[in-house]
Amino acid sequence: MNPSFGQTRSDIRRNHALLTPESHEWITQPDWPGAELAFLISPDMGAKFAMGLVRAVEDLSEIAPAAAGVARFIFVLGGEVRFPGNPALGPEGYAFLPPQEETTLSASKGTSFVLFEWHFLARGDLPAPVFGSVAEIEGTPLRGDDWLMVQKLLPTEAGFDAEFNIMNFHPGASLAYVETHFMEHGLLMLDGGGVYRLDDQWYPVGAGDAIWMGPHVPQWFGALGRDSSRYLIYKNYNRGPL
Ligand code: UGY
Ligand code: MN
Repeated sequence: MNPSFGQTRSDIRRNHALLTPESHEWITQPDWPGAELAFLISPDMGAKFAMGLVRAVEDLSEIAPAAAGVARFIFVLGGEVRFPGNPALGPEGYAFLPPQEETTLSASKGTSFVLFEWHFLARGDLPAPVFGSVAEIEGTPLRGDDWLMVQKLLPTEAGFDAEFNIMNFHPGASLAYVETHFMEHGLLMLDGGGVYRLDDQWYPVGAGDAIWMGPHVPQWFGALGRDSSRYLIYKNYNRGPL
C-alpha cells in the first residue's frame, strides 16, 4: 500500500489491531535518551500491556529500569543489547526483567529491539531475571503436530505471569482451530507470512507486522508460501480471568 496516497494495512478495531510498518510513528521519550520508539500496542486501545519497537539512533547508555511494579521483556531484532554482568544479547537474544529489577540497559547505535511492559501480578517471591537466546531453546510440537513447533522462551513455573513464545509454522501449517480465550496476545511476525483471522477479518500478514489480540477475539493463522513462518507472541499466563 502506498502511504503517500493515504493508504495503510494498519487496522485498529475494538478487540484487535494490525499494525504495519508504513504507519509506525517514531517518538522520543525522556527515559530513553538516544532512542526512538514506536509504541504499537498500549492500554489506550484496550490492551493490558504495552508493546513497541525501539531503535538506538545513538548509543544507549544505562537506560533506567521500568516503573515500579512493571515487568519488561526485550527481544533483540538487530545489533547488541547489554545488561551489566551478563553476556551481550545479539539478534534473537532476549531478557525478562521482573519489577524491582535494578539492572540498566545499554546498546550500540543501530540496535533495534521489541519492548513489552506490563503490570506484573506478583505471587510470592518475584522470579529472577531471565536472559536467553531463541537459538538455545528447543521446540516442541503444538498438540502433537510437528508441522507447528513452539519454543517457550520463559520458564512456565507459577511465579511467571506471562509467556513469550516463538511459533514456527512449516509452509502450509496452520493453527488447528479458531482459538478464543480470555488471554491477550501481542505478536510480531519475524519471518514468512500468511493469513491471520482476527474476529471476522482475514488479514494478509508478513514479517514486520504486529498484531494485538484482545480477550476472546477469535484467532487463527495459516502460513503461506514456500518458506517457514515464525512469530514472537506474548500471552498473559498463570493468571485467571478475575
Ligand atoms: O498460545 C496461544 O494462544 C497461541 N496458539 N495463539 C496464537 O498463536 N494466536
Ligand atoms: Mn492464542
